Amino acid sequence: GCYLDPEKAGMDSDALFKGMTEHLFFTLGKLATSASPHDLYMALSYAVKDRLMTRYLASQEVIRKKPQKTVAYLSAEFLIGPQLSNNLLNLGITKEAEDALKRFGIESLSTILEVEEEPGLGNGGLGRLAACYMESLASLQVPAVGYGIRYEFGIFNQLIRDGWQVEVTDKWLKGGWPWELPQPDESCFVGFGGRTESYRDDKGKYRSRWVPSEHAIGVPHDVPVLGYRVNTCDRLRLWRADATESFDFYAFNIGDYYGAVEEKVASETLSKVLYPNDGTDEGRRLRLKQQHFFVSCSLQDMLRSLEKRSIPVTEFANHWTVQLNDTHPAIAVAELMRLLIDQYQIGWDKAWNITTSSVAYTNHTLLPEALEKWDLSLFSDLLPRHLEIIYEINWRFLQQLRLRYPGDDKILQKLSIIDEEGSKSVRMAHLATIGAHHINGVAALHSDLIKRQLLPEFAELWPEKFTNVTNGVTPRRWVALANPSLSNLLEKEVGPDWITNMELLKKLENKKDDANFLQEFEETKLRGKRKLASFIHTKTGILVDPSSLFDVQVKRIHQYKRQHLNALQIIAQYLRIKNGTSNYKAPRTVIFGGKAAPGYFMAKLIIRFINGIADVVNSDPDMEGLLRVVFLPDYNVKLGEIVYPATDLSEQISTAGKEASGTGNMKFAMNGALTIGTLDGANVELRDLVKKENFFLFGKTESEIMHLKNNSYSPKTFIEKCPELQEVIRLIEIGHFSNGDKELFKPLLNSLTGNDPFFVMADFEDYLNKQDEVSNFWNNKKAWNKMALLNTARSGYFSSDRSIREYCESIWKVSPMPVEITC
Ligand code: 26Q
Repeated sequence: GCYLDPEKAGMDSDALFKGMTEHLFFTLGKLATSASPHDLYMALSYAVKDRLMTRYLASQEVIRKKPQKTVAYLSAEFLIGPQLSNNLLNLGITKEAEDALKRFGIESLSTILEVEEEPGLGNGGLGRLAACYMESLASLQVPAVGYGIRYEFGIFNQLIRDGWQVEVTDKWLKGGWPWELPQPDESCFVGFGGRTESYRDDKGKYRSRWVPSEHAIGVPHDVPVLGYRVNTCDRLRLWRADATESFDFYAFNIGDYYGAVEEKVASETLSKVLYPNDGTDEGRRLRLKQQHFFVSCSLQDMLRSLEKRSIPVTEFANHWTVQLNDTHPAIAVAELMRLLIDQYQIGWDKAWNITTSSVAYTNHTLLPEALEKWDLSLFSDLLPRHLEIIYEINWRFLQQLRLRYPGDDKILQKLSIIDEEGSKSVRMAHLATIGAHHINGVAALHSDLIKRQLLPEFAELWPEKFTNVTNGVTPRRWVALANPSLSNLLEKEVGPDWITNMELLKKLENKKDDANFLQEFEETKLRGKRKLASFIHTKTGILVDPSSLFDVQVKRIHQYKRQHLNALQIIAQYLRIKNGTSNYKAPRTVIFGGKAAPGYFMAKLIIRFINGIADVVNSDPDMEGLLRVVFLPDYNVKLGEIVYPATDLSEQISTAGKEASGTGNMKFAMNGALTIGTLDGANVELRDLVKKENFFLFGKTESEIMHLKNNSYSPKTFIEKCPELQEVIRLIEIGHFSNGDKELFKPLLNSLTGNDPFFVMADFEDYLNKQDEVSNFWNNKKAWNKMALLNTARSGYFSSDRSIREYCESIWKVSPMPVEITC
C-alpha cells in the first residue's frame, strides 16, 4: 500500500501551511487571525505528526510482513524533552516550517518552540539515556519499542525561594500534548494482591493460579520516535492506568457506590506521579505497583503481538529482546515466567529458557542505597504468585550453586534472591542477574567494578554474562539542535554526514593549529554564551559577562557528585580576591543547575549553600568583573540545550568509583568544553580519547579512595595540611554566607569535617590547584581553543549510535531493517 497521502504529508512549506490551517480550524477550533503562539505550536505539531504517521505505519507494516527481532526497551523513565524541534530536524523540514510560520506572521521558529512543555518523565541520566537510545535505534533503522509509564505528573518543577529549593507539581499535560496517540483498543488488564490457589488441570496435574484482589487497566499512549532522515519511526508506548469498569459495574449493582469510586481512584493513582528520588530506594508500595503495572502491560503486549501474527509464543525470544533499564522493570523476569506458565501452559524449563534467552539487564549504580530491595511482606501482599515463582527460580539456582560450591553456605546466602538478614527482602539486582543472558555496566570502569565489587560471585559463576556498553548521547539533539552555529561550522568543514557518523569529526584535527578556524570555532562558543547570559539575566536578574570563563556543573544534586566541592573552591577564590593574593587573571562565571530529591536534606542544603555564596559574591564590588555565581533554577532537557553549547569548563568531579558513567560529560565535550574531572565513570574513557593533555585531571583514584576508606580515613588530616581550606571552613562557620547565621550550614560542615563520606576534603587541594591551572590556560586563548576543538573532534565515540550498535551486535543480536515508502 501507499502510506504517503501527498495532501496530508507534503514536505514543502505550502503543504505545511495548509496542514496548519486545517488543524487550527478543525482540530483546535481556532481562526488563523486569532491564533496565539500556543495555538500555532499545536497546529504545527499536529501537521508534523501527520507526516510522522505515514512513516510510523509503514515501519509497523514492515515488521508485520517480514517478522524480525524487535528491541523492547523497558524503562520506568523516558526523559524525551521537547518534540517539535527534534521531529522537524529528523524529517528535514525545519526551513519549511519557518517559512510556513512566516505566513502566520511569526518571524522566528524559536518563539513557537519556546511554548512547548517538556514531558519530565524521568529524574536524570537514566531517563535521558533511554530517550537518546530510542532516537538512535530509529536512526539506525532498528525495529524497537520503548515501554514505560505515562506519568500524569513528571519530575517536579523547581523554584528557588530564599535560596531554598521549592517543589511545584509538573502539569505537563495541561495545555494538551499533541505528540501522543491513545490506543484504548490495545489496553491490558493487570492484577494486584489477592492470593494463589492450587488446582488440578485437565491432565490432573497440580498447578498454581493467581486470584488477584484488585485490577487496573493499562491504556497505551504511543509517541512516534522518528529516526534522522530515514523512514523508520519506532514507538514509545507509555501506559496510563485506568480504573477497571467491570468491577465498578459489579459494585454499582450491589449498591456500593463509594466502594466502586474508591477503587477507581486507587487504580487511577497508579500512573499519577513519577518518584523523584533518584539514587535512593524508598521501598514504597505504590512504586512496586507502578513497576509491575507497566512491566505486565508491556509483556502482555509483546505476547499479543506474536498471537496477532500467528507466531507460537515459544518463539518469543526470536522476536523480542527485552532490555531492563536498571532493576526498575526487573519484575519482568517473574512476570514473563508467570504469563508463559499460567496463561500459556508452558512447562517450567521451556519457560525459563525463553525468559533467559530474551532478557538482558543494564546496571546503572553501585551505590548500596540505590539497589532495589522489596520487603518480603510487601511483595507477597502485592504479588503473591510472583513470589512463588521467585522462590522456585531461587531454589533451582541455589541447587546449582550447591553442586558448584559444595558445603559453602556463605555463598548461598550471599547470592540468594532473598536477603535473609533483618526483615527479609527480595533483591531485584539478583533476580535480574539470574534471569538475564547479559548484564552490562554503562562505562568501562563501572562494568569492571560490577565484576569486582558489586556481583563478584555472579561474575565468577557466569563470566560470559558480564559485559560493558559505554553510554552515549544523540548528536542530533545535543549538537545539531542545541548548537546550530557549531553544526554549521562542522558541516562546512567535514560535510553533513558527521550527524550520523560522528567519527568523521576526527578530520577537524587538521585544523588544530589554524588560527582562523580556531577563531571561528570560538565564535560559535561565544554565540552560545550570549544566549545563556541573556537567559540567566531573564531568569535570575544576574548580569554575567559572556567573555568570562563559563564554568558549569549541571546534574542532579547529590553528595557523591560533590557540588559542595565546587562551592568550597569558589569560596577559596573569593578569599584570594579579597586578600589580594589572587592570581585571578581569568574572570569566571560559575553556573550550577540541578534538582535535589525532595526528601534529601543534605542535597537541599547544598542548593541553599550555593545560593548563599552567590548572594555574597554577586553583591560584593570587589568581585566585579572577576567572579559571578549563578544557580539556574529548574534544570531540564530544554535548559540543557542552552547550557551545553555555552560552556567552557565542564565540572565532572564525583568521588572516584561512584558515578556509573555520567552523560553530561559527553554532551559538554562534543560542544567543545574542556573537562575538569576525576577518574570516574566515562570520564576515564573521555580522557583517553581526547588525550590527557586536553583534560584537567585531579583527585584520588578509585583504588586510592578504597585505600583511604579501609585505613580509617580522617578528613581532619587533610584539613590540617591545607591552611586555605581552614580559612574557607572558618568563613562558613562564622556565618559569612548565611547572614551571620552560624547554624544553617552546620550539618554540611559537620559532615565534611566529621566522616566526609565522599572524600571532599581529601580531594580539595588537588582540585583547587587544578582550577588554577585552568585559569592560566584560559589566558592563552589559542591554546584553549585548540584543546576545545580537539574535544569536539575526538568525542565521536560518545554518540549513542555507537552504543546502540554495540547493544545490537553483542547483546540483542538484531540488525537494521530499512523501511521503504513506495508510491
Ligand atoms: C529507585 C527506587 C525507588 C524510587 C526511585 C528509584 C530510582 C529512580 C531513578 C533510582 C535511580 C534512578 C536513576 C538513576 C540514574 O539516573 N543513574 C544514572 O544513570 C546514568 C545513565 O546510565 C549514568 O550516566 C549515571 O552515572 C547514573 O547515576
